[in-house]
Amino acid sequence: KLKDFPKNFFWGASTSAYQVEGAWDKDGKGPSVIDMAPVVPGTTDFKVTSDHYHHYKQDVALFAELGLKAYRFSIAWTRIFPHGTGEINPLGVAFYNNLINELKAHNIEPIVTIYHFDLPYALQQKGGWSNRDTVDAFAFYCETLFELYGDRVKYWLTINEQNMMILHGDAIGTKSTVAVENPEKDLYQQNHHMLLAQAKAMKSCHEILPHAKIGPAPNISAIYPASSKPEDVLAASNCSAIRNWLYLDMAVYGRYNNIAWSFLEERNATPDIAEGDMEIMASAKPDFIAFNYYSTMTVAASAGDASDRGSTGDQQIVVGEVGVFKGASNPNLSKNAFGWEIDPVGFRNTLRDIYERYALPLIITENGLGAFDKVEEDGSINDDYRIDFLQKHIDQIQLAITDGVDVFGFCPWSAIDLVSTHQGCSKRYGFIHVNRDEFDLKDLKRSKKKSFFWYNALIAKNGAK
Ligand code: BGP
Repeated sequence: KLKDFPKNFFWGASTSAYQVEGAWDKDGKGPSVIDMAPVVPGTTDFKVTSDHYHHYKQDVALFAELGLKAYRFSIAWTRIFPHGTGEINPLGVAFYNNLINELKAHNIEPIVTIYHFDLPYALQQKGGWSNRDTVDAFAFYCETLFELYGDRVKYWLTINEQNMMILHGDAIGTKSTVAVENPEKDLYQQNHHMLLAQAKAMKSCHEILPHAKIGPAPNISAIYPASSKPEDVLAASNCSAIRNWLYLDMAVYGRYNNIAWSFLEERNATPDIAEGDMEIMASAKPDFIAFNYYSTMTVAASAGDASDRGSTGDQQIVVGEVGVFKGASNPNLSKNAFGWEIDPVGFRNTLRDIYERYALPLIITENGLGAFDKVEEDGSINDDYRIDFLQKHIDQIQLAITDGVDVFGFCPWSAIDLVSTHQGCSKRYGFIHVNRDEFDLKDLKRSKKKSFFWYNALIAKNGAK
């Protein structure tokens, strides 16, 4: 028999600052690495996006109408500290005060991502995460947020998809541009600094706000072997260590995953660890694990020659590590319009894997379907494909809950249409449509998609059918 969703389950939705706010240089905001990264040809930039900065009241009213119990958004570091550290920007502080107050007034729980890809450009110019000073800048930024908003914000997420920034920084636009001798070692030095920064954030959150809860927010997915060949199973286990557990083992247990560490040793890419770092990491503990889930990954053993990296042959980013694993297509799964494999059962697998490993409460902070939505002549948007995708994933959460997994929230991507990380704004995810094209801003008018009414009804019944 299926278990019900818990009472007070956080039926939510997600966005991130740079993808939804626009107003990229307004009211004292400083530039981030995303603002300075080259725009992918054929796609819009992040200057205006959905202009949520100027529409936030209207948007929150729509979120309330949608029935959201929680809203997961990120704070743009460069609105608070335009140069990453130093002078605080009162207008940026005021924007998030207003947004948080508006959410509270509508009984929507704010869930705040502290850092979602948009590192201050001023810090990048000084070496970004390769420079240890960025750890202190981040720690100070976090303390500032806890002091500013901690009276109203109880749920905090440290860093969005750190693992994707490390593994796919070029596609996201976060890759460091600093020239270094050993790029792989430098990459894992950046990773080490981010892990340390995260540990400091968790510690100071608990000190400053004893009743608040904080956790990491990586992108996690179950990894399948392409066949039952033992070598492929081993490749999947290696991939999981490098892509998933490296990040969560450190966040939860404060230690480097052995398999991932030996992979780094092989490549001469282990980070330098300063005295005291491991003590800080070991003494910091998350209260929950948040994770983003879109798809699973399938991998095979890689022979070890440089050309043997594998590929799914389409837009889904699956790259291998030479000699360790290579990406493979999963013939059992269908794909969305952008080539991403759709795997609801894999969602249950992933929830179970994470919970078995860490035994902490889980919240899903992203899951959704990117699609080309069509506006009908009468203005309606019949996104049945999105409803189907989300319903199937929600069914799997319920099965995982029935398995005994402790899940306390689901925040699909995205609350409202916004600009994709690297595929423009024609790739849409929202329950709320925003009237604009890739290069024509039109009137940015908001309208409700069919999925809006569906999600509203589902929330009203607490997920029961
Ligand atoms: C995640 C990011 C989000 C979001 C989402 C969808 O990796 O955290 O910021 O963009 O993916 O991806 P995309 O925009 O590439 O379709």
